[in-house]
Amino acid sequence: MTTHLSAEQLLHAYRVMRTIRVFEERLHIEFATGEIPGFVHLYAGEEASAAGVMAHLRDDDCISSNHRGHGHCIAKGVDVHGMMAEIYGKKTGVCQGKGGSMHIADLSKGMLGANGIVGAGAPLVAGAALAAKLKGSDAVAVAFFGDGASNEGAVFEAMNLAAIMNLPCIFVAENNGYAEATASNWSVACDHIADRAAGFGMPGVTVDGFDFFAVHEAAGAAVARARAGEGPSLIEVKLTRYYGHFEGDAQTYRDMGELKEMREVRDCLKQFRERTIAAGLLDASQLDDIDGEVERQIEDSVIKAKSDPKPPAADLLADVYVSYP
Ligand SMILES: Cc1ncc(C[n+]2csc(CCOP(=O)(O)OP(=O)(O)O)c2C)c(N)n1
Ligand SMILES: [Mg+2]
Repeated sequence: MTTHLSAEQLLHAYRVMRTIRVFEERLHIEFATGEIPGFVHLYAGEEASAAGVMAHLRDDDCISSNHRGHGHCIAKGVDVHGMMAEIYGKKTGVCQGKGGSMHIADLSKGMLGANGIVGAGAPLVAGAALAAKLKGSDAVAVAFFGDGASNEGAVFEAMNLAAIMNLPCIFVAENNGYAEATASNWSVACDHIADRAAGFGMPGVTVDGFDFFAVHEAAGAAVARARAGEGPSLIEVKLTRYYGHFEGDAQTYRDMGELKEMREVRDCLKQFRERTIAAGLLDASQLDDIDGEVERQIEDSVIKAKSDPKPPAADLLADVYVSYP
């Protein structure tokens, strides 16, 4: 395997993917205790998508996410303890505990927000891209959404607007095969979500979302194109989610044998590890060190989030659009 990425960049990508994996696996355990309010949708299995795209982005590049947003937040650089505290509904959370899992946002990192409304992030990103263009900056904006969202009118409208206004947008359709229990090979009318790009006159590619390097390469081309003022692109990333649609989903609609094969053979972290070591790019000990550091970081963030204070009642009317007297 050859890559133009430096050892430092490779280690960063691995740390991002490992952090997402451990964060999500820990939440899977903690959610079952009943201490976490609201819903949680885990991103485990999809890490190479967030890491591969975000490797090309700066803090002034904006992203929008969906209900399965933890991985996008971590890869965009949102503070891990602030996220954990947010999910636990604590005052120390990145949104002071008022957003929870589905509304994590950090504008200082260009993270416009996770979003509980399927497809609603794409128009936000068209707006952010228009703002960047009007300011004369070379910043780009990226919308992450699922196969289910790819059937939503709001996504088509955002893609059309991005195309006619030649906006620096990248639309990343994370096709994990299902929208809740509905299979994408039933609900998506064309063979590949990427084929829809042609209808908007923009390039579209389908990539293997288990392969960090494939995502990284496709995202690099799309981001360079957008920064150069050449307009929007669509990337379909084919991957799978390791857990249910939400925590508590029994997944009776899924072939669990297929999932086992994906985890054991195609897993993005395993592949990354095996390929970088075999190519002599990284040592196993460097990756092991990251594994240990990440385990400790997530353990600390859970302990701290649990003991952090809840927002006081006096905070209830702060940070809302309208404070009724
Ligand atoms: C506009 C809207 N319609 C329906 C829902 C209910 N809903 C929440 S998640 C989801 C499935 C989304 O599937 P997909 O876009 O493929 O994302 P994934 O969960 O697979 O990551 C649905 C239908 C919603 N939240 N918003
Ligand atoms: Mg899906």
